[in-house]
This record gives sequence, structure tokens and C-alpha cells, in this order.
Amino acid sequence: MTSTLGPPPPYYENRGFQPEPPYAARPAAGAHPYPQLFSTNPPSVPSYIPRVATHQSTRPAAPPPRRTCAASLRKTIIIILSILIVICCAIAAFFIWYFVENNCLSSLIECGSSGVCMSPSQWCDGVSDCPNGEDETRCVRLFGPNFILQVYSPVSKAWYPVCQDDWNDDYGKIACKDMGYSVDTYFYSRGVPDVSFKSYMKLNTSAGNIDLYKKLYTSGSCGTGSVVSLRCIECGLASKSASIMNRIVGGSGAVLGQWPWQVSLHVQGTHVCGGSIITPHWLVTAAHCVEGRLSDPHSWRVYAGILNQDEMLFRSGYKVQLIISHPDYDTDSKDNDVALMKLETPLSFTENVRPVCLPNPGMMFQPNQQCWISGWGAEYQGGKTSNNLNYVAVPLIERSRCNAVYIYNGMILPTMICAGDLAGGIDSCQGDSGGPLVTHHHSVWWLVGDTSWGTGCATPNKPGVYGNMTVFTDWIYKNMQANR
Ligand code: 4AZ
Repeated sequence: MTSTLGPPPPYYENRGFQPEPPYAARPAAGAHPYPQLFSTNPPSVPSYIPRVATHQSTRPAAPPPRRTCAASLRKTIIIILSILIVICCAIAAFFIWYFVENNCLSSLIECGSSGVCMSPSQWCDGVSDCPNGEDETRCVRLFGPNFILQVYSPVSKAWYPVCQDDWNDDYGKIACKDMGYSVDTYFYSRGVPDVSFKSYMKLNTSAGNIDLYKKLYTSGSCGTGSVVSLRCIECGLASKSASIMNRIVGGSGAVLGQWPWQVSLHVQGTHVCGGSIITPHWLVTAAHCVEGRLSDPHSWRVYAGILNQDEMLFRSGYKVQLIISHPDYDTDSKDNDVALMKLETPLSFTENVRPVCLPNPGMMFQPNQQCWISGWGAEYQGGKTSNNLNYVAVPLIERSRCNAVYIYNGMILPTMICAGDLAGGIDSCQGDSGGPLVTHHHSVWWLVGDTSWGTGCATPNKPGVYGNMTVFTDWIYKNMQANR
């Protein structure tokens, strides 16, 4: 292959008279639009075309006009690209500012208004992580079956009940908001006589218009002798009481208003799991219900206040905005089998649609305590989903007993609780997962667990296993607060 060494001798092609172009001529069709540094097709030998004199035959060849055209094109492209880059940077900067400065990214809690974000697990854990310790200074909880309001003191690293002296609903609403509730559901705040406590949190009313928690100080006395009992939502009421009569596996057909917190969770028009209403926006279900592709909130529709699956097919259901699975959920062991679903639009509470109460720390459920399970799960092992909502009474089984070699041989972790009859015959089954295990105590229905797993259904010595809700309450409140 040969190459052209040095420029070829100038030649002039006879194209007849060509008026001088006022602007750079367009390259011929098929020619390269951009200046070429190397010829792609160099003539193998210098070529000579018969030269015919024109009226400008002495004028040297003008530099290729396509060069000016390409340069201006390149300039335009660079200007357009620069403008696009500036616009993109401005949009990105806005989003960074919005999420980092104004709001922590989803599932994180902001330390005051510092812009520093913390994981919900770092909140009220006894270790100060925020720059000004805010993660430990707004720690409130409801304790025991009487919903006694307690505030954490980072100084003495202990929880104290709040003395009723000078307390009012405005303070109650602040405390409920700090637990993750909306003020819309606020129920009441009242004093309950209790002299069993040695220290209290008291309000310093002369402190002026400052933050509630800055007004609180620890004291060894409480004038009224009453502590604050706080209800952030009217939960745990059923309009129809459960009859102990039995017909899930071995259960009875429910009536409207009996289990008003029970929801049916559908994927593509089919019941997949159960769930429990805890606020107008939030449901509790099992983490194993929302694994893999089912972790997409768009997959789900929620039905509340309806007993029959057939009837749900004619309704549109509630859309899900957010699903939060417990970060320590383990697929194999079913450790921490709990998840939260946030609805796009809030549920309207009625006689048949109502929340169940989350258990408060300090609540002890007795071994053998009577509980109830409900759901549209199969009525026998391997059966199909039931059309009607069923329920059955199941006593709790002590963990040590449930871990016996002949029962679950050590598989029952502290995040789990067993319930059922070791003789078999009554149980939850496929399709009941995520649904409630509840008990009635102090005139209120409490969510003791969420249906999780078991070997078969209603098999002797293989009772149902449920997520231990008492262990999850703290995680639930923190995540409700972080995703308000
Ligand atoms: C399930 O797969 C399931 N017998 C739920 C509960 C039980 C077993 C399986 C307990 O949804």
C-alpha cells in the first residue's frame, strides 16, 4: 500500500464559472461533515486532471469551506451541552439541598434542624449520636397496660413517668407526635393515681415558652400523686365481641366489626397475606410477605372492613406508598419477621375499620394467655384461601416449652412467640401470614404478634409461630416517626 508524501500539486477543476460563495459551501453529499486530519482514501499516485483555464484560474484553491461550517456546528453543540450541564447541576443541587438540608432521606431522622441525619435505631438508644444530643432528648414512650407516659433522662440514663401536675392536651399532642403519631388521631391525656414511682418528670411552668423537654426536670415528688396516662389513638376497640365458640383451621366465620384491624393484602387481585391496622396510615404485616419483588409498594392493594374475598374484587382497595421490612429479618430463621406498610391515603375509621393497640414496654403476656388469630388463610393444610374471614382462640405457649426437642427444638427465638394447641386441630395456615394474634386485656385489644410460620397447619406438637410484637414496638414507632 502506498501513501501520499507531501501535498499533491495544486490543480484546478473546470466547473465553469463559479460565483464566489457569500458563505462556506456545504460539503458534497456523502463527504465528511467534519474536517479530516487524515485522508481515508489517499490516492495511490498523484493524479492529474486535465487543466482548463477559467477566468480565475490563477487563484489558488480556497481552504476547504467545510472547515468553517464544522467549527460553528461544534461551537453550537458545545454551547447547548454547557447549558444542559448547568441546568442538570442546578436540579441536582436543588435535590441535594432539599433532602440533606431540609429533610433527611427517607427512613432517617434529622437531629433537630442541624441537617445531620440518624438511623431510627440510634434514636433513644442511650448513646448520644446527634451533635446536640437530640437523639436522646426527645425520648418518650408509653409504659404498661395503662399507657403511662415516660420520658428518658439522658443524664440518669433512666425512664421516668410524667407527673400530672400542670400537664395538658397540648403537651400530650407533642409527646404523641414525637412517638410518630399524627395529632389527628390524638385521643386523650389524663392523670392516673400511682404512688409506686420514686422519681418523676415534672413540668417547670415558669420556664416560659420553651420546648416541652426543656421544661421537664426530675423530681422525687409529684403533688397530685397522679402520673400522665396518654392515648395517642383510640385503639383496641371492637364493636362486636369475640365468642369463644370455635369453627383459619378449626375456627369460626367472623362477623363485621369483630376484628376491625384485620386487613387483606392483595397482589394482582389475589389475597396473599393479612395485616393489622395500627394508625390510619400504617399497617403491620410479616416481612416474609413483602420479600423480593413483593417489596414494591405498587404491587399491593389493601382491603379493610370487608369480610368476603369475593366482595373485594369489586372494590379498588387502598394503595401502598411505602414498605419497610425489619432490617434484621432473616429469611431462613424467620427472625424479626415484621414489616410496616404505609398507605397512600389514610383509612377512614368506622365501626368495622379500627386500629389495634401496639403492646407497650412493660406488658407481660402470661403463658397460656388466651389470644385470637384471624385471617383468610387455608382451612386445612394445602387448602386454598378462604372466602370468609375466620378466627380461632389460641393460647400462648411458653417459649421454653415451644423450644422443646419434640416441638421446635430451639428454633423459637426471642423475636417469636408460639400459640396454639399442642394436640393440634386449631392453627393459622397458608394465607394467614402477616395477620394479627391479639389478646383482650384491661378492656383493650392488643397486637401480641403477627402470623409468621409453623410446620404444616394444626399438626400436633407443631403450633403456629408469631412475630413477638412487644420486641418490635420500639422499631415500629421509630419508623413511623422517620416516615411521617
Ligand atoms: C403460611 O405459610 C403459614 N401453621 C402461616 C402459618 C402457619 C404455617 C404457614 C402456622 O402463611
